Amino acid sequence: MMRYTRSSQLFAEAQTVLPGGVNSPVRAFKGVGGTPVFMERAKGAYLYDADGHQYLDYINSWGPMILGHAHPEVTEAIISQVEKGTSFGTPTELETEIARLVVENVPGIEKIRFVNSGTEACMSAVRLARGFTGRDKIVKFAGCYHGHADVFLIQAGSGAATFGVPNSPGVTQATAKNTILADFNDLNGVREIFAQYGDEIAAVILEPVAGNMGCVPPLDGFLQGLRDVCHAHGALLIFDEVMTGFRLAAGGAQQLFEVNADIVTYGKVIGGGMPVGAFAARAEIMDQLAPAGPVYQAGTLSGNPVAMRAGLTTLELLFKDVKAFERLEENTISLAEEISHILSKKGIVHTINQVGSMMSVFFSEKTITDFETAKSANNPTFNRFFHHMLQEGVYLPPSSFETWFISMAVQQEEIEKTLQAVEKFEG
Ligand code: HOZ
Repeated sequence: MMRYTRSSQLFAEAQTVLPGGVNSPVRAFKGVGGTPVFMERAKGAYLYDADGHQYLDYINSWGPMILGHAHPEVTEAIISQVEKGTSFGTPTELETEIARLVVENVPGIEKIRFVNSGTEACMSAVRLARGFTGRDKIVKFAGCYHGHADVFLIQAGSGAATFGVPNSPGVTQATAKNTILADFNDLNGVREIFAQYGDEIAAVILEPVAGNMGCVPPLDGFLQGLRDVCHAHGALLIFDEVMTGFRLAAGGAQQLFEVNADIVTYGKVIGGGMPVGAFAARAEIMDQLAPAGPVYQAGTLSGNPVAMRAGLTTLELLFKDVKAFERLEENTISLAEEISHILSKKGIVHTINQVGSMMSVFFSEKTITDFETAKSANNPTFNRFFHHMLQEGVYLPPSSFETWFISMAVQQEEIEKTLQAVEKFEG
């Protein structure tokens, strides 16, 4: 306990004025137990806490810090923008610049709207889909998390799963009745839903690689099958690429799996560490949005110049490094394979899912393909592993329903450090 003296004090103080001591539930370590570690600063692959410890970071702010923390060029871009003013509430040229960069690099999208978070992006995407189709119902998958808008808090993953509130109080029956639940990777289940409600469904929304029930890849043909069934019934397919966008490839999961969605949502990497979300689609759909069309959506700080500058610089750096995504994937594969090798040697039952620079270690003998199987790995071994790695200076997501995000700052030295820590794990 002495190790976290300052963090413990800060957490006690925080709880007097912040509900649960945090501003986002999963940070409170409720799922794994213990005291959340309060961070003071970060640089490259490392975080530094209030008690002076260093941690190798595999959360990377839950995805955004793909270049590593405090990247010099991103920092410089933010500072130079701050000097020009932090918010104008008017259009700026920067917004067009980043929009153009995204549209040029992502398949199938022609226009984009910037918002302030992934939650906002996904809830706006659903409103747009409903406005465009004139239908009310959406299909979502158990264990997928699309932010905390009412429409999504039905069997939601991420923090909602950790705290046992996948269906949150406060979401009305009236809202819940328009969200139809399906199982991730169960295409036949979705076909049955469409057979019953086909002409009432506005959209199917999913994380093309689920990241909020741990990392769960789509089975072969699942994404294409969803696209086909949506189109056969006049519904839109929404890819929530808040995690996968600009992480798995320049064109995200759409590019990696060669399946185009009708609407794509973004967050995390697109803001380079500042609060940014976005949603994008072909012009015919996006032009339904106010002021071009009747579907209302707005935001005082949307397209904020400092946030746009951070996002633009991050995307430019990623896109100009033609091997960036390849290197990220190679490092993550080697990390996953080596960890698996060590755990197997120790006889510790596990499954590792990995796609690009996203991965999760599940302490389960099952193949993890959906929320049910992911739940089988939410167990004391995960909690022991988390705390063991923390003691060893490796910061993992404090929940089995989350994904590790590997940054470009992780090199061979960091991988070695991680493996040495795993070697000491007793199970
Ligand atoms: N999985 C969550 C975001 N996609 C983690 C962040 C949070 O809830 O604070």
